[in-house]
Amino acid sequence: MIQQTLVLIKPDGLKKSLTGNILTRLSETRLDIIAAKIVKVDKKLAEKHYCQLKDKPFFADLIKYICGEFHKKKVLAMVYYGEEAISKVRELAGLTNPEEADSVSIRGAYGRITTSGVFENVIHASANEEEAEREIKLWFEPDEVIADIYLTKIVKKETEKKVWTS
Ligand code: 3AN
Repeated sequence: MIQQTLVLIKPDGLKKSLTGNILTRLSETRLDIIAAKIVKVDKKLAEKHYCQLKDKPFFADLIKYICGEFHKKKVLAMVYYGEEAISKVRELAGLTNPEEADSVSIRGAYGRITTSGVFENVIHASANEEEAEREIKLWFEPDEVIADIYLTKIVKKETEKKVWTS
């Protein structure tokens, strides 16, 4: 089945200059990148992204982590597209707990648990199709994705917008 999945290289991955290595590993999947951008994650985006975990004891640290408070304040957000994209990327990413992840997986190779218990697991990958759709729509506008993956509509808006000066 053709699918799309949200992939984030998290602040620890960027701080540790792992972007190239991770992209190389992801290229093994032969999937297509159909969207990519660097994002300075604010609390609102972080809390929406991880809304299912809001009652977990590690939630506050998780929000700080994804906002870059422990590393760099940026995330590389991408959408990968192709045959069985979700399971292919999840398998390469490895288990959530980096200490339990297969050592050849991205999280197994590069992740760690800090002494204060934060899982620094370098990468996010959508868990299933429903989550992928929710997450991609949260992180990207339709015009930022070069394939027509979900239905869109045109709305007229008279809002202010920042543009480049000439
Ligand atoms: P995954 O990212 O593998 O889909 P989720 O959605 O259960 O796993 O968890 C989201 C994120 O929350 C993880 N990537 C990790 O950063 C953090 N996390 C999950 N479980 C724990 C835990 N027991 N302790 C600390 N952080 C956790």
